[in-house]
Amino acid sequence: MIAFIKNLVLEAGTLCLEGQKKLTSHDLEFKSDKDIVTQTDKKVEAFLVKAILERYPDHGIQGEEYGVVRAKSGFKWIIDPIDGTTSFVHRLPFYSISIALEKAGELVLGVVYAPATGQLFYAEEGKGAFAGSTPIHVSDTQKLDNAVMATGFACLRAGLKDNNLPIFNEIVPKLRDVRRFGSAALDLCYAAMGSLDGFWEMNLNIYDIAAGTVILREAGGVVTDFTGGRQFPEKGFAASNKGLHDELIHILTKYCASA
Ligand code: 2AM
Ligand code: CA
Repeated sequence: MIAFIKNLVLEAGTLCLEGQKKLTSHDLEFKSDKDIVTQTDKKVEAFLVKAILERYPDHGIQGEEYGVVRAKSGFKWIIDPIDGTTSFVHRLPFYSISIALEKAGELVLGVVYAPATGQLFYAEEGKGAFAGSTPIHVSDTQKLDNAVMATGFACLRAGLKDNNLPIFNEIVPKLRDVRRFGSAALDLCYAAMGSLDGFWEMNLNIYDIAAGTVILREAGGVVTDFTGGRQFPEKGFAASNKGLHDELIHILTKYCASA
């Protein structure tokens, strides 16, 4: 199963790279004032859905662009054909194809591929996390002073009044530094390989974080909502190594009402 999905994302990656070369303003559609989708997002999702349903006809699918195909079994694939569409459109390398599998309501498999950098991340429940064929682990950073974290502003693109800016103002001075790549799936993989120490964001959707969540957990990390609970991404999304998580949640928990 994992080998099938790994091959599939590599093929989908070629579609992304080809689509990006030919990208013109005619390929863009606006889902809202700032939320863009391209023909490539749609083409990649259609390609992935067709291939997965051919192989697993009784499985369900939840994709960002075309919505839900109902499951006739307990399996559901959660797909973001391009996570980081803004980076894709602006020809920055930080976008990814993200595919997760949910079995009886639990996330059990995740694959994230960044075609522009060639990085392929994957994990299956209980089997560890990998970048290429190399096992990956979260960092052992214990203090926010020494931590580099990522965040994002989906909340601003969605036009929310309660947003990440007050949180950003509070956390950034406590960290060594912050990065903003624009793909939640990749942020989670960078945390899984220990390049980042953590990541938080609000107003994400399940397809942004499902695959990265499996990969981060298998790399030894922890994923919660802003209160340390399981209601993510609806009540905020916080991910880090286990040593930093309490300190991160201590800050985020008071912003939970706005998450
Ligand atoms: P996307 O590129 O698939 O839309 C970056 O901040 C993260 O937020 C990315 O995972 C991005 O996914 C997601 N995102 C960006 N704008 C959004 C919006 N308006 N609503 C929800 N999620 C958004
Ligand atoms: Ca997307």
